[in-house]
Amino acid sequence: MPNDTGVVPRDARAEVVAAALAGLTATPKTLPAMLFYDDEGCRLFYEITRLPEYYLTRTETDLLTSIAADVVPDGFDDAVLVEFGGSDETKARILLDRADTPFHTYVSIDVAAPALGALRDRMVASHPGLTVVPVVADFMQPLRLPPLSASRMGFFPGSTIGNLDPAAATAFLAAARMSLGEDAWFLLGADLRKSPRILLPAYNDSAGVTAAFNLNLLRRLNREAEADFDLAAFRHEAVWNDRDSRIEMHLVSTREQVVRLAGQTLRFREAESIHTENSYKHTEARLIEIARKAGWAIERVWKDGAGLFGVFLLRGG
Ligand code: AVI
Repeated sequence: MPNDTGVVPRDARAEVVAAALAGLTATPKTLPAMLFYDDEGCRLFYEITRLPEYYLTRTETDLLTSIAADVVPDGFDDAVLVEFGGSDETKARILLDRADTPFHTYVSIDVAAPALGALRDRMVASHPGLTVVPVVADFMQPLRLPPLSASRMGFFPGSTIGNLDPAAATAFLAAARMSLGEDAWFLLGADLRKSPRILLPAYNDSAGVTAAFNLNLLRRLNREAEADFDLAAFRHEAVWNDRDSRIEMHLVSTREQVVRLAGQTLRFREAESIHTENSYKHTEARLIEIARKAGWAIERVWKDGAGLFGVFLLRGG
């Protein structure tokens, strides 16, 4: 992760090099989607969320706004909201801004310490009465959270669950249940399976922002992994994999070529792809099955009028 000076620390670079080499020497070639999110990647992702084709963010925001009063269970007060991967608090604000919000504490968990520090400053400024607790950690692992009051609600919006394969999604939800402790609740936002006619433009927009987001991965490797990718020799591709119910993003080599990365030689055939991201689009039933497998009970599910997106209220035992 870049720090405040924009300089990437040596050990963070070593992690980027190791992750890139592992993926690019595998068959087929892959790169982990977590590498998208350097400063420029975060900026481009924010732009994606504003695109007309990328219905996810506005649909979830509208849905959360319309159900904000209903997501709080009866008798749920003196409560803590725990956001997993929350260096952007926009959606949490929908729950925290209500006049009758039960939440007096907001815990935000993310690996990016600078982003969490900035979030804390923003939240303290706008919500003087709220206790804001940033936790720098990998939320995919069970965590030891600071002592929390009786009512706890985990929050995982944005359909980030879709970037995990079903086994990893189950493992994440099970780890979150352990971290939150007994009798916790969990609010999950997830994009739903639908026609590729709607899905494909969302991942291949007409302004080319998603293409720039995907190609930025190679720019990052040129900067942080001593690579010499020619960005003009790769093109963005988004495909619908119906069998696995997911959008896949790829970077496709437009010619046979050789790339150097951290002293290693990588060979690409013409049309060979680097698989950079999966975005699973499960049905409501499949998401319920995943949550149940992770030990959660399903309390309630809300969908927008067109059935594009779902918000799932889960209850731990
Ligand atoms: C962060 N995540 C939920 C986004 C998604 O829709 O899978 C990432 C993204 N990739 C391309 N566009 C957006």
